[in-house]
Amino acid sequence: MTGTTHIFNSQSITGKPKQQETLSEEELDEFLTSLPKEKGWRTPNLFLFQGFWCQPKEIRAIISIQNHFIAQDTDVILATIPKSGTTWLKALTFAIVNRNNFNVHHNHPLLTHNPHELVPFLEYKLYADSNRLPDLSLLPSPRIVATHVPFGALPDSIKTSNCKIIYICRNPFDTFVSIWHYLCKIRPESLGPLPIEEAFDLYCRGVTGYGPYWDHMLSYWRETAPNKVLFLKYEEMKVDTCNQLKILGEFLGFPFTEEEEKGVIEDISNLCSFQNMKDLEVNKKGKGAISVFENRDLFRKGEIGDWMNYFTPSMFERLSNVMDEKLEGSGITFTVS
Ligand code: PAP
Repeated sequence: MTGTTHIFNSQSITGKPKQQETLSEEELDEFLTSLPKEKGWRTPNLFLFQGFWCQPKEIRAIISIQNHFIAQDTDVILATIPKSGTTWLKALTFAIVNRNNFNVHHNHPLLTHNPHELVPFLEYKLYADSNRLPDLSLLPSPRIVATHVPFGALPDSIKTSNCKIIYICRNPFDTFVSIWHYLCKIRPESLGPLPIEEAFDLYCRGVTGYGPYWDHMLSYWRETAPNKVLFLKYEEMKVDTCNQLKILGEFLGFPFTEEEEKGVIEDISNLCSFQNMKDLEVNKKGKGAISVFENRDLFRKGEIGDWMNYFTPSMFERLSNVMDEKLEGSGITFTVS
């Protein structure tokens, strides 16, 4: 089988003009005046919308998603907070689901495409155009899409259908360092620098894209419908990729056979490994997989424990206390080194 029919062409997603406009510029501006706001990380402000912090354009896209996206039982939704392992999870899920269509050494789309091109975000790609709705019939089946919104803000049909949600959680220390680095890179010069102390204060107060992070993770952790949410951890994926891939394949309904366990899992693990992806031409030189940004900025260090190079003892104490307080009794734990 040739691979081409299985690749989602992100250039051709625009479908029919919206019958019902979500929010015009003026309506959005007026709506924003009713929301609490704080200093933004890469836009002047973040707004508290439906209980989480986000940027104006995201709010408009999320409203559109909530109004228009109809989930199918076969859909796979990848849910993450930014910088917790989205790119990796997209690559792994795509590779598992499509493993019989491509060869990891020759024609695999992940060798020439950034994972964000193959698994589109609902809010940054599919519903980002405020004038048009996407033509979702162009998505290969099963449809794999991603979102950063917390569980409560997902469209109802995702919650009520039999579609599957995969959530990846990363320790909040490394996630903070990763967000700070990335946003310093893409922050417009006109906003001036964002010192780490200031960013950290925002983060500890929950003011970060789609945060507070603790609310975000709890929203997926507490979803109890059977077989609805698979809750993965970045650190477990790092130390035991092959076993985690087995769990992922099983949950997706694409379990590995005994035969495949001998080599295919390792092939996928290697294909999607940090170093392999970072070294690919598309990820060294390409841009635009997410908005207008350089693909290479999505691959920084990919380690557990890099926070130790940035945190002072008082930063460690403050964030530990916040997490202890907010996650108390939940059962969520993290590996931090
Ligand atoms: P996004 O939310 O903007 O899509 P996301 O992919 O969630 O970003 O997070 C990027 C982090 O994942 C980076 O972490 P770092 O800043 O601590 O280095 C990036 O290096 C890491 N990452 C990207 N790809 C992989 C991979 N294949 N394996 C492990 N980590 C990865």
